[in-house]
Amino acid sequence: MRLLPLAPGGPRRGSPRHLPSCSPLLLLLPLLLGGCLGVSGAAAGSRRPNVVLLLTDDQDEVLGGMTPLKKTKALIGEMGMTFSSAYVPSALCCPSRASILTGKYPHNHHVVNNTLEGNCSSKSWQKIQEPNTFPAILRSMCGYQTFFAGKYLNEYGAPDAGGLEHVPLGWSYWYALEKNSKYYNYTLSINGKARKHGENYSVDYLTDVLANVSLDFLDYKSNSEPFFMMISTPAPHSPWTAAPQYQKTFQNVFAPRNKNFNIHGTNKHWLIRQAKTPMTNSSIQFLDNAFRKRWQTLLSVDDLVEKLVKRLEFNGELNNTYIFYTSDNGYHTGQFSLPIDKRQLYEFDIKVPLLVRGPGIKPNQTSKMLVANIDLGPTILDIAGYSLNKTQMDGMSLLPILQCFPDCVCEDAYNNTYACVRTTTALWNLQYCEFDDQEVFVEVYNLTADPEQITNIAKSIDPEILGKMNYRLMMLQSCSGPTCRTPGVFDPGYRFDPRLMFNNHGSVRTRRFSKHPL
Ligand SMILES: [Ca+2]
Repeated sequence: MRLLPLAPGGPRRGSPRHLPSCSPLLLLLPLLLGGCLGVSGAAAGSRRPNVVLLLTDDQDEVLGGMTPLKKTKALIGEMGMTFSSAYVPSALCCPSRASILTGKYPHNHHVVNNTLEGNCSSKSWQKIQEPNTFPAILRSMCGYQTFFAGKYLNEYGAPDAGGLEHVPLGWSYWYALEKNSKYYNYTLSINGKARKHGENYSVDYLTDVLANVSLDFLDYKSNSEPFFMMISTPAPHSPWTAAPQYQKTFQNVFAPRNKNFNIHGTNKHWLIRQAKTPMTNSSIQFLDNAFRKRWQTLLSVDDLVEKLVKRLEFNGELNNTYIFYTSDNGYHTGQFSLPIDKRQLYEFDIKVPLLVRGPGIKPNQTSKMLVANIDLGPTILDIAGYSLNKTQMDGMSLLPILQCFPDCVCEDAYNNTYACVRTTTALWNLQYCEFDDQEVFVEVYNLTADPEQITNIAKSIDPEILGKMNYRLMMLQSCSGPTCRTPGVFDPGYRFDPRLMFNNHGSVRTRRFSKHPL
């Protein structure tokens, strides 16, 4: 006899997240991951997939942040999966971006704010974290060409941290913005060399510049290696400078007057309680204007996405390319009488858009699964075939969720966490499983008579046996070390003795039950 707890996606780190169990990939992945398999020895035409990560700055999900991006929704969301519960562990630029790059929670990457002293692009960050970011692994271990364009970390380029000459480990092509988001009059580090831009729309508008250098990369990169692109736009971050052709749009759009708009936050932290309620008319006018301009700047992002997808298609790369679209944090405009900003613990600040398309992802899917930006790195490494066990990342791969096919029915991921006990003897091969959901659904199979697991015998099996298996499952779920090796799940003559939990009963197990693990 052997007890085998099966819990493919139990709660993690106090979070209610669960992995669905519907994909065969979930079980196969540990066998496939042993490094970047298939890269060095891949035959022509069987190259690892390419990956594009589009990252916006301060784009909310809750207050309609995706509304202006009609082309992006059509080209990415409707062609793949939209995550409706995607969060960031820190609703602030630098800690959030550090989480994306490292796959770690802030308490593990130690970037606590947007300053050098807070570890944002500091020497310590460069030494300890940058060599272990997922792009660095893609480059050094998986043979990917890696391309970065746009805002990196808020203190990037600071003289005290190597200036613009510093190019983080792992990037083959580096087009990074000095410091924080701007639309005009900024400096880029182009592979370590500074280039200043002015305020001529046709050559300087940053979102368009990022689009152009991205298209150039797609046209001139090597075709013998897979590629990873990270395109990090200034939009819709302040100062919300829209392209000239979009500065008259959304004139009738105002910040949403939702239930927490312009109300006083009671029983909340003092930072929230200090807000003046009601807000002044000038504050409301200001935040409405900010809301409108934010949407205007996103129209250029929508154009960027369209150009990128069309170029991938034209170059014959689209079918072998994953495209992720997300933001580093949300935003608020008037909620709890806070005029504009992010960094609070409320949904409007911590929830972000997350859209993904790519090989094996069916179109028009929505997942309610609770995911976080620390999962992006692990997912992309998984795509590249790199074993997550070799990293120190906190996140998990979403690839099994994304590729739940041929007929994915696991949108409600909360319904897919279960625990089982298994009994095998000469006469019995029983599997007993309970789902950790509102139904507390039970499935029992007699695999001796029904190896294909067609008939659930939970309602027909002897209630005494059912009770024993239920009890053993409970004991198993709280076991540790030796107590996990206690004999006996089902035996007609077996009576559970708690003392068995604390003594060595190996001889009993050897005599009465098979030791063969399942
Ligand atoms: Ca941000």
